[in-house]
Amino acid sequence: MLALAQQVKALAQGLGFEACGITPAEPLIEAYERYLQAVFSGRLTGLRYLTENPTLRQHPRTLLPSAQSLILCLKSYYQGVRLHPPIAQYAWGEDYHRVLRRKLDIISDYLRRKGGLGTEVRPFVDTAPILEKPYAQQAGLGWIGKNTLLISPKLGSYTFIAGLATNLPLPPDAPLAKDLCGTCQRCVEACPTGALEPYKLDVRRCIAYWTIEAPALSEGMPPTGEWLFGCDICQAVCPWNRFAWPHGEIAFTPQPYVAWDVGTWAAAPKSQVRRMVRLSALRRARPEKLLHLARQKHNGKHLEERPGREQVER
Ligand code: B12
Ligand code: SF4
Ligand code: SF4
Repeated sequence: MLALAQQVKALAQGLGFEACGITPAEPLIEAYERYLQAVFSGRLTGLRYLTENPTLRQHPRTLLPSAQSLILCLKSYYQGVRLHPPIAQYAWGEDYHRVLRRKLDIISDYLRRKGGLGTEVRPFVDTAPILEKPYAQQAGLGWIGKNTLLISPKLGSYTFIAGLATNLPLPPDAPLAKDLCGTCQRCVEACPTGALEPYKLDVRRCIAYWTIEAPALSEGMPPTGEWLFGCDICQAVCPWNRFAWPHGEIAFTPQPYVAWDVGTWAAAPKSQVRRMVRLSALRRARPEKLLHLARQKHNGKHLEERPGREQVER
């Protein structure tokens, strides 16, 4: 199995993943407890897929009952600039779910071919009931920072996590045991809405939640500054992103809307926006919501602050 693990890592690298590690498909007791605390404290209010049936995330075997190993990969989406609103850079290119799924399917086929009869593999990106960051940390890919994201000492945090569960007993990598945040608190201090305390994020105050996930712009929404979709501030200020690796992925080439300012968005016809966002991660927000927010901002609402610029440029 050692040789197969090495081959899979080499294949992942060849497919453009910058890092790949393996961890047993076992429950992570501490991470699961922290997740339950987040649910019961109300910090995840509004994310029904996380709050309604937490036991789904207790064991990776929810995803694949025969799972023995999890293979976790990181793909950089760093575009070479740390902050460029109004669209967070993870959504500049083709929808990452599609891009990463294509790569994972190639790895799945390879594992089935090499693993022998009875090999089972289940790929996942983002949407499966897996606590991806803690498993990536266990697989040695990084630590979970005070901004709650997985930070790779080599790549920074502008990375996606993608993975595969398999019934093959692959040799695990050593977890990264260190927390390299040290005394730094820049992300917590820079968050313009106070959504962060160290290692905890309250989605009720998070711009990314409101602009990506919330079904509508409603009461309780904090000022979203210059952002129309997502927010990069707690990553842009992170010193570990000073040396982030540009992604080198053709599918993540910025789409034309990345150059649009809020005024351009506000004036765009809905049919054009619908067409444009169809294959991008922006698809998660309804065009009506995007346009509504853009028009509000263009008319001067929700622009109370220009969050983060000063801290980033310092
Ligand atoms: C729900 C969700 C969101 C929500 C809530 C985010 C959150 N922090 O919980 C919202 C909409 C706000 C969001 C925003 C973003 N998201 Co999101 N999101 C998810 C999703 C689907 C689930 C996360 C989850 O389970 N949250 C519940 C909380 C309780 O769990 P947790 O944050 O993982 O916390 C665990 C650890 O932090 C650990 N822990 C907690 N405290 C401590 C303390 C110590 C000392 C230690 C060691 C560990 C530890 O235990 C916790 C419980 O397991 C994941 C995909 C997935 N399936 O995992 C993507 C994911 C986390 N998102 C991602 C991205 C890219 C983003 C954005 C950057 C997008 C953007 N630019 O706007 C922002 C970042 C905002 C931020 N600072 O987190 C990536 C992150 C990749 C990475 N390198 O970490 C993921 C992994 C998707 C992917 N497959 O790539 N997201
Ligand atoms: S994504 Fe933006 S609003 Fe959310 S925690 Fe990070 S800095 Fe704060
Ligand atoms: S800004 Fe500082 S505290 Fe926040 S995640 Fe980065 S290193 Fe950790």
